[in-house]
Amino acid sequence: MTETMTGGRAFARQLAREGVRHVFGLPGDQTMHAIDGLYHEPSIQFVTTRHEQGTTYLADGYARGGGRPGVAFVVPGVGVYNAGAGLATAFAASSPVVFVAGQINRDGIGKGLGLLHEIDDQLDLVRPITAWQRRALHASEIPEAVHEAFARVQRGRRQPVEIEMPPEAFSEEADITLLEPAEDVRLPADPDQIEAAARALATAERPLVWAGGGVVLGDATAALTALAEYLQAPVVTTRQGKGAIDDRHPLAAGSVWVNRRMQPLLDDADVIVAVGTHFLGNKVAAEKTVVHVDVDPAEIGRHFGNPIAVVGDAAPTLDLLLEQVQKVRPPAPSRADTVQAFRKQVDDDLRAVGPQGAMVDQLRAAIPDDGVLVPCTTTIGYMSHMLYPAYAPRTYLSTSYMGTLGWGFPAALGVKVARPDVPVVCATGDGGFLFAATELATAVQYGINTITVVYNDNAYGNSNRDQRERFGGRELGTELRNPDFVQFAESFGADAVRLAKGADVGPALRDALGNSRPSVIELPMDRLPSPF
Ligand SMILES: Cc1ncc(C[n+]2csc(CCOP(=O)(O)OP(=O)(O)O)c2C)c(N)n1
Ligand SMILES: [Mg+2]
Repeated sequence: MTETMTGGRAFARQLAREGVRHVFGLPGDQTMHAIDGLYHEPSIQFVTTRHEQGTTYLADGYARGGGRPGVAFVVPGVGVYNAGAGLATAFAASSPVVFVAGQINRDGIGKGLGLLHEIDDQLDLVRPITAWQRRALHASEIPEAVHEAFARVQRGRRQPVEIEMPPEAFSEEADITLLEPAEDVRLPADPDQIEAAARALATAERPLVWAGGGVVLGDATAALTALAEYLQAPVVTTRQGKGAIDDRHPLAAGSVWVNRRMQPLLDDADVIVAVGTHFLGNKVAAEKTVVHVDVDPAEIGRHFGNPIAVVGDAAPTLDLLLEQVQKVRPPAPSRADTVQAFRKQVDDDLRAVGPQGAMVDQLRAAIPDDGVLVPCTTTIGYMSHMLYPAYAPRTYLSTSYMGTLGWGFPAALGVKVARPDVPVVCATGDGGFLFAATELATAVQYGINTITVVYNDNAYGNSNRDQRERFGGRELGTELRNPDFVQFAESFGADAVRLAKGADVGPALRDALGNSRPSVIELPMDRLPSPF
């Protein structure tokens, strides 16, 4: 049915049709008619952040934590730049973020007139960190632009997309037809590819499964676990893949990333089944037989020369692969004891690195089984990537290869908006927390009750350690003078507590689970040794 409405209304109504319940945004001149359109859409909550970095960080956490696309909405130019680090992180992590940007006046685009927030060409700004971009110049184009954005983040590899509209597109009226919502599409690989993969596994004696973020994002945990069980293959996960198998499963061998301790297990495998991964970090010998399952064909062969390529969504593809494998071989005898003995040795070795092993154990002991941990780019985060056991998909998030310092706290807020029912904990450093700690205001304003543990060594500790270990102790630019984190957090209306140096974070974290406000727990600590 065609109706007359403004582009701003069409924008809001099409978002609602696509199932959007939250928009993370920051308003400004060119987007006010769209904000007004959202005002009349009570099914969508507009969550205002305190800097545009928050819009994309929250949208990313929301998307990956909750499994539904996240929407970030900013003013053009400077707003887009401010949101850039979050968008880049979402791109690296294949996070389904729909990024909506304003534009300068329609007739001024590309003319260098010096209009408010003008940066020419904005599409070039976002091109390296989005999978698709579209400029809609007229109100009548808005539903289709919104719809295509949602279609693209719900099929294939779900990297962020961008749509941008000039103010006139939002303010003018047009005869507009809204569209039916895009569907979530997951397609299996071609049967020939699946058969080739099954043949490679038919005679494998020591197969290994390497699970990346694609397993988590593709909701393929059950399919992956079933395949691993039939093959009795140990499963290693990447940072992004944590939760792809319950880490309490007897075949869960731990996390690879850059964990050299895992190398013997990788070397021992005769066939590796890599699923939804960049396949980075640890070494894989060139002569190894590798089956690489990925929804994005461009990812296959990038880091490992000549794998057996299987292009498809993880869940339906792994289901079919298991069916084929069952035709060509019997179930394998148990390898659980070997895997568990190996894992224990790796974990013991990690715990021997320094105090951070016990600190990660304390987090796990205090976070409920279904709770989510969002570690920032900190010393404690590096250890948790390797040691923290994740029990379920979407209960552990990372920045993937972007390594974005400052992402942790705002991303955790996004997770909590998507899943208000589960505890969400951010483990951050003093350095990383202050990147976006002003979003405490957002947390308090909207009742986004996350728990943030600030591991405070008064330093950009990772970089400081570099200077002590590799640059003869010449420390420059890595020491930090911090605010009083307790007073700081309390001034926003959050609960806050400072622990004694070396204290177990567990009791304070358990206390905070009962809080009805966002909580900040500061743990003063000495600088930590390298976990690598
Ligand atoms: C956006 C960004 N800037 C800089 C870095 C480099 N970097 C990695 S870790 C780190 C220090 C982090 O300090 P803090 O959050 O206090 O954690 P700590 O290392 O002290 O545990 C820095 C500067 C980065 N990863 N990302
Ligand atoms: Mg620090």
